[in-house]
Amino acid sequence: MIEIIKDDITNLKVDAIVNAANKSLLGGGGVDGAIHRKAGKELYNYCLKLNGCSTGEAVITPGFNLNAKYIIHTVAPIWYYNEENREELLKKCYVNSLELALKNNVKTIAFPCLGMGVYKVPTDIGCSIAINTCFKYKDKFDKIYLVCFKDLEFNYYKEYLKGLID
Ligand code: AR6
Repeated sequence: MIEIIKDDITNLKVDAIVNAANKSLLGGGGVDGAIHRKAGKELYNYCLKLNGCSTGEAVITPGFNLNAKYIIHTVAPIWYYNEENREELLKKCYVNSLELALKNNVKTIAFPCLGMGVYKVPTDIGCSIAINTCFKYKDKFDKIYLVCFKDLEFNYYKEYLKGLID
């Protein structure tokens, strides 16, 4: 089941939250910064040992001080650098995160709007890729939350979800 919510993803009590990370996995701004701040220094130290993550791939860490048990870190395409295969790469972020979640018995998972901030994925494209990809996995999880920070994303998601159900 998919649910669209407006919230700060760092507050959610779910099995796993997904982080819109960069390739270093060592933190940054946006949702990544918020997750690192709240999870604590142990997350940074753990990530130091992981040797980064490629665009479209996903890695899992404990949630440390978060309410979530795990953090799944994935790296969205930078929209104006990855012009050739950017839509495919963004889809891979969702697929690889969901597959990694399944391997770790995750039943509830929450995604931020991957790439739709600093990496400049257009909101309409980002939301349609997110929802179409998550829709294929909806029966494998108790809940997939698509978490919005802005009304713009929230409204796009609601519209796309309605289109899928109608
Ligand atoms: N909870 C939920 N969503 C949030 C939160 C939050 N606490 N904070 C921001 N968002 P971005 P990207 C939304 O820029 O585009 C970082 O510096 C935000 O409104 O966080 O994938 C990384 O280190 C937007 O809709 O991620 C990378 O360098 C969405 O999260 C780079 O930014 C994603 O925006 C990744 O850029």
